[in-house]
Amino acid sequence: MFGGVVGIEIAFPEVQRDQVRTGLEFWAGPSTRKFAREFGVDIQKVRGSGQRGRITKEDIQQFIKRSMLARERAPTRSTQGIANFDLLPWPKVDFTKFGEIERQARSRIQKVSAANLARNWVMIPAVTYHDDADITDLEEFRAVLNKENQKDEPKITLLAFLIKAAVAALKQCPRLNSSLDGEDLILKKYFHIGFAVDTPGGLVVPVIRNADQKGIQEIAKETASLAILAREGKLKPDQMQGASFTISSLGGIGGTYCAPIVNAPEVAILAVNKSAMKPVWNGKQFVPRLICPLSMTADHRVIDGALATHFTTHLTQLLGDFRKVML
Ligand code: CAO
Repeated sequence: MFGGVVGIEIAFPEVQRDQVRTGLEFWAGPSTRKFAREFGVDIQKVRGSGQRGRITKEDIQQFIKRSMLARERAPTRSTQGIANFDLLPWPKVDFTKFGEIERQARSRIQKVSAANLARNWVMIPAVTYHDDADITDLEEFRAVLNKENQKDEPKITLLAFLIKAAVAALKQCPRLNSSLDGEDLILKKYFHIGFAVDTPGGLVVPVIRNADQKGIQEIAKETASLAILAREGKLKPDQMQGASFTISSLGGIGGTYCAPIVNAPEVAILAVNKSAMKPVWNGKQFVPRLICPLSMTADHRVIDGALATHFTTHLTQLLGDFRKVML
């Protein structure tokens, strides 16, 4: 029954442990006060049912029960202001009945991103489009660049090329670099690209500002230093703000395709999974090519299927022949 104690504490953060008044109107014995303190209950809010208004342990238990019920019935943060979905309550299961468990507290970042993801999932009619980019030549070029690189220079990553190619594709398809504002669309003339970083504390998204004005080397350097700051939990708020498009690069981990959730108020997000050598028909024969899977999720209120497919097609062409980024 008291599995939701944390919830009670959140409901009454103002509880001050030693502030219990002991006049007749709030009279409670020491063990009852201790009981209230243990569950984070502000005893001044409890109505006593005992003699001359004395507060009993049962009063505290009833108070906790009522508070928990009120919290369950109240609209959650993810549905407030969106719609009354009239959903079933979240299933409450005593997992210990089925086996050994371990309860873990979620990090602040995990809780914040969960709330944002839930809102974006519910509010955005999202469609994911998949495509394959032939990055054989690009990876050969990157290998040459890294070989020529000075030892103290940061590695030129595929992510830097992805950011640069995404900017070029966004310039071709400006609606993907926009945000909804009421009935209007805000088309952004800047290209600030967020990239997801997996950190021990959870997912964070630092931003490369004005990526259109930066070279590959500069972007590689900046993503590397922002990723380090992210993993050390040292990113400043302004280093995570203002993105107009986001890239989630999962290729270093694996996967074939995925369906990323749009990072509102942006309207599109690109996920990139692990490239692999595949046989590709060149009109005469099958040739081995390095194929990189792309998944782009778009807000269908802003981007229809034709535009989304133009974007992914253009992006795969750019990654297939990176010289086209300069056009
Ligand atoms: N295909 C094949 N290999 C790839 C690849 C791809 N698409 N992308 C990267 N790699 C390889 C790289 O070549 C590198 O190998 P080498 O060390 O042999 O060169 C290795 O994977 C690691 O890559 P990297 O150090 O260049 O890092 P990255 O640019 O791939 O990624 C970062 C940087 C910060 C994006 C990444 O570390 C990260 O955190 N990714 C997770 C993002 C995430 O969690 N997204 C989910 C969001 S929604 O829940």
